[in-house]
Amino acid sequence: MYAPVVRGDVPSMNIISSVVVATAIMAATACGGSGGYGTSPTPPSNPGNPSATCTPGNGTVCLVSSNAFDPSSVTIAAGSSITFNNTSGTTHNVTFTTAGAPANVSDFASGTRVVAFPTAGTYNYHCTIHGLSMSGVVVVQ
Ligand SMILES: [Cu+2]
Repeated sequence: MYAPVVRGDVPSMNIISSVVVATAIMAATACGGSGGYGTSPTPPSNPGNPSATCTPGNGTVCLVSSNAFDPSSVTIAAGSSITFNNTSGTTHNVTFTTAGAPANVSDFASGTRVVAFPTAGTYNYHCTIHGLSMSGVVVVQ
């Protein structure tokens, strides 16, 4: 007599458990930034400008969608500037690890940031969001 009720409860419990697990996974991945499982339930606050284009060279370093600086090595004359152009659609920064380097470029999702290099030297930098796999160097002569 109560059998149909019991059978009905079992699937309900499974559905609730699945929702709890799915919610936990989404909560975990939401803190992980880009990457992770599938698509994020909420869009990033700074989606960038994926339609913009960037031509590397001639003092321009492009921040590209593969999370890299292009070109990753640039040589310029002292007193020149580098324009970092973020067309990747992802937020990046330019953080120097060499003493005496110019000020870091804080997180930016799109557009350009110009950094002047008044003093000769070899300045290593990377994006702290993506780590040393997204790095570059400016040689100032
Ligand atoms: Cu980055």
